Amino acid sequence: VESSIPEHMREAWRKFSASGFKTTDEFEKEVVKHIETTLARSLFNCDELAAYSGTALAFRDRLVIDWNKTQQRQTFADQKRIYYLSLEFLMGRALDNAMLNVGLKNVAKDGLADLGFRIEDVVNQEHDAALGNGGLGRLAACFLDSMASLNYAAWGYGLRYRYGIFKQEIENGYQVEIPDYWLDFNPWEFPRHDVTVDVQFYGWVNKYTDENGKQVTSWQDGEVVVATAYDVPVPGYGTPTVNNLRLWSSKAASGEFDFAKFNAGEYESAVGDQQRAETISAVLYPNDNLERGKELRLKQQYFWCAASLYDIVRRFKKTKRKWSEFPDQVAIQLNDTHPTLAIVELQRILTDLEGLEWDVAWDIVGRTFGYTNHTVLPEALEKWSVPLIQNLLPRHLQIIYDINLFFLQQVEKRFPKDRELLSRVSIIEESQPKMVRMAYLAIVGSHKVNGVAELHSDLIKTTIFKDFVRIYGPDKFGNVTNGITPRRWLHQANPRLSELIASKVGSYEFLKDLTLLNKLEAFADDKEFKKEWAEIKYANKVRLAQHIQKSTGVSVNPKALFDVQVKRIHEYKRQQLNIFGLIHRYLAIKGMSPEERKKLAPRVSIFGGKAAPGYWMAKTIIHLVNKVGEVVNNDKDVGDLLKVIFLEDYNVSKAEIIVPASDISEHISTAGTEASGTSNMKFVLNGGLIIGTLDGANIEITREVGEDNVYLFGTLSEDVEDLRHKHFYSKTDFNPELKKVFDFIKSGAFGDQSAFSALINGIVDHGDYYLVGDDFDSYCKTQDLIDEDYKDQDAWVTKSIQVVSRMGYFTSDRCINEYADTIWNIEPLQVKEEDEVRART
Ligand code: GL7
Repeated sequence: VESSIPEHMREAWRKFSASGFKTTDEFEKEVVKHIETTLARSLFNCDELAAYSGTALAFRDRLVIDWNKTQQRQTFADQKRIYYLSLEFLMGRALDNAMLNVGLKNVAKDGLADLGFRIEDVVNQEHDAALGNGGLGRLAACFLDSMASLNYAAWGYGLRYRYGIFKQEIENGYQVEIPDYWLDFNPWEFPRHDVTVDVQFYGWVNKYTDENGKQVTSWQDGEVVVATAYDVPVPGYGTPTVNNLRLWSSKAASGEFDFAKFNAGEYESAVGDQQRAETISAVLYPNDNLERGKELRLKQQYFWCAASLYDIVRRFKKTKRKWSEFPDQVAIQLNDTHPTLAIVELQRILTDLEGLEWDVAWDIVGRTFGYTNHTVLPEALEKWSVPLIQNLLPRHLQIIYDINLFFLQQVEKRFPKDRELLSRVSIIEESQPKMVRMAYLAIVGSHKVNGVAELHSDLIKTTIFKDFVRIYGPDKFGNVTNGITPRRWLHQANPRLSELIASKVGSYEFLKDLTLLNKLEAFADDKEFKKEWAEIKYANKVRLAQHIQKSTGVSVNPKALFDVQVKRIHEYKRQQLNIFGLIHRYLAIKGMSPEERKKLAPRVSIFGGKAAPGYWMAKTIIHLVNKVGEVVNNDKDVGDLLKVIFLEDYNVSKAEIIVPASDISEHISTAGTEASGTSNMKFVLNGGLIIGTLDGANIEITREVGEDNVYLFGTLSEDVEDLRHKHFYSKTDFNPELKKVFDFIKSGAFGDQSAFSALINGIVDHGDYYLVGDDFDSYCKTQDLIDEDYKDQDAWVTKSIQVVSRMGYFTSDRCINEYADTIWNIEPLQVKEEDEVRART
């Protein structure tokens, strides 16, 4: 507060306070100013990248004004805030989103045209902010958009990785990883060199009695790394609220490097310290649904949790409230178990540093945190080895042991002598070495635990967290089905469809209240409307076809059925089922007469997605898809009837082109494995139908849009275990059609067959864990049904309109309101009406 200008001297500030452009002229003036001064370029030296930079800087200025006001408003309001802790924020591009959210895209379009540029080309210059792997990171980004759009006072906290998810190239059919250095020019971040936190590692714990006879616990002599804040504005749609995403970057405590060491001639070691510290925030771990227990990852987690908690506590302390009010001011949501150390860190701050009694502190901790589980896959559940934590965070390990002790005492009291139960729910797994079960720690330290779709939330209650439901009762465990932001995934990605919808439902209000889409239902049989609807889908397919041509050299017919599966490559997501189905289809086409071929619906099958660099089986699947594509796409017998495309480097900005162009998309995970899925929602919201298993949010999508409008197939989740068991003693009834596919691969049809033997053996000889053989038949039959249905375009378009009209439930705005009501206990912050009403494009 000492840094604020005294009231009687504020006149000049008010007079010159920035207000932001509104008209095309004002916008152009800003762009030219930035290009000429900030970038030191001129009209003789201005390419599309410079035009992007100038435009981004102009919009950034515009956002900053609202951002500052929002932060002031939230500080003065002095209400509870949400803190969303996520190791991943898969934000994608920011400029288009900023233009739409502040309602000035048309202004920018006209202005850029005046200056000699097409807005699409300018927008396409931006590098994706790809600080995430897949669904979990993208969900965090959708949540930030919704929290801002709904005027919640919310901060995201994450890490500022120097390298985001790698860029994928395909060479000779193999995935090659290229580092993603994305920070070269990033106008969307503000370094806050004055906002730093010292984070400690290693050292030892000293317990002693001080001169006043007080017990003191101090963690000392550790190595210190500095966290510096980088802030990213998050604009809401149709509101002046601009929230903050704070990303931490690591640096050595001694600054540039240790001059003492340097002067002593230890140049290498001085630079080494610096590099070791910077390594902490250097790279995003590229695994999706897999944890590998690497020490650097644990360092990342603590670094980020400690810096964020220090920041949150510092902000709370400014309010001069009592500690007991902390949970009334602060709600911290843990995006998976990655930030679980925040629970331990808050307990440490409250007890060791602030001197609160253990029980008083622990009550505050529990009321502060909520934990969201995003997977039941055992290989993704985090466990950290006790020796690792002992070395890196000795005080935290003691606190974890104490938390566990008090927890188990409580369990023992309620369930006396149930030793089995005690060992099952212990936060410490008694293995060699001992392991800390992070999910259990997260449950014990939170007041609410939620899954991300109904089936998933039921599964966690009946399987992995069953004992905890017994201990705490069912009310601690809930469900918040995932959602997506319609701003990016409809309005931005599919502007023509958004405009057509607005023309029918009356306004763009549906982007803030997605249930208004139900007004479209009335037009599902309207001839004129259907024609426009179909035209837009076709135009989106033409655009994707152009992208495919440019990136793969294959030309595809936009009139064909576009069948899309884009997501991380994973055995549980079953891209192998899809490609085996396509080989089956190819064999069928080869066996047909020319007359029979004429009756077939032409199809383009599009794959996209990255494999974790160490995930060999996933890479084998990519290889097979590419090899099948080489053969099929060059076979004259096949022509347009089938094309198999692998699009390299699937990311958020490519999804914005792919999603609006699909007729059918595939969400075909083994039932019970995909917690929710969110791309399923994106495709349907853009008028694509889906083929899917009864898994994750597919089930709720089906309930909303109607069973007749979804192509469901495959084993039910309750039957999965039995089938897996059965595979071990009877292989005799193995699917003969799938066997033909395997024989064809083994014949060398797609090159050296040994490259694919592990993939086939896993199914034939090693138990077929993901039930590919069991579901193959119903999958193929369902695809045949799709072929038939697609021939009746009129009925197809009606379905397409119907499903969109019933997607209101899947907006992330609904999720955020549910989190706010059932977990955070927080209300939005009112914004003045005149600020609320803004011109919207
Ligand atoms: C995931 C789930 O796999 C996915 O089904 C879900 O939609 C997403 C968001 O809740 O979370 N869990 C997970 O570990 N990753 C996911 O994408 C990486």
